[in-house]
Amino acid sequence: MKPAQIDFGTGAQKYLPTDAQSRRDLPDRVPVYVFRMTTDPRYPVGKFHRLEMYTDATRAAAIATLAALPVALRTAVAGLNESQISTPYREGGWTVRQVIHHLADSHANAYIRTRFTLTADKPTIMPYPENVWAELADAKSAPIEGSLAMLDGMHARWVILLNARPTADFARAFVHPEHGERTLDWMVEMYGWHSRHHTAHITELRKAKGW
Ligand code: NI
Repeated sequence: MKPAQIDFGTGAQKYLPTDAQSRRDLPDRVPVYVFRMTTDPRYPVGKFHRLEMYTDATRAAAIATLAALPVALRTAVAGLNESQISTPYREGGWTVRQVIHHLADSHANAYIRTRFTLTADKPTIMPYPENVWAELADAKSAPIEGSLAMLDGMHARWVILLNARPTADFARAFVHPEHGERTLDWMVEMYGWHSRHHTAHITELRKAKGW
């Protein structure tokens, strides 16, 4: 089944209903998308909601979102000057630069965790302190192109890898030392949301500033 069209980076989130009643009303394996906006600047596409079940359609949509991120992010920052890139996306929040470097750091971890999950038996992954990493010298001041290029390369390979795996592999698990066991399906869904989440920080900032 083809994934539903992705409305990416506009501040709108399309997602499968997660509450039991609305899911019971769904025909089997037919994605029904609901339009949702929030006014909390921290969560422009809403908070991450874990799906109660994964289907070929939800998986394909999440992988398509990962495939779309590099171009969506380059589009989101196109034409911004250095002063705009150094502007926090909200009061007290990360700058656009930190958001982009955070995406590279975060998705580098996810890319590596995917490889361990596919090649080891329930590997325990290493968490990283994202707020501390966002304050490291390069995350604070390096040109964004380095991280945009990392995301180009990592996402291209990540998507080729995910598309090459049989459905059963998405039930493979890894262990987060604090949060417990998670599946590859969860990870793909989570980082699809994470892609939209941070891209929307930038597109919403541009809307608010009229940039
Ligand atoms: Ni994040």
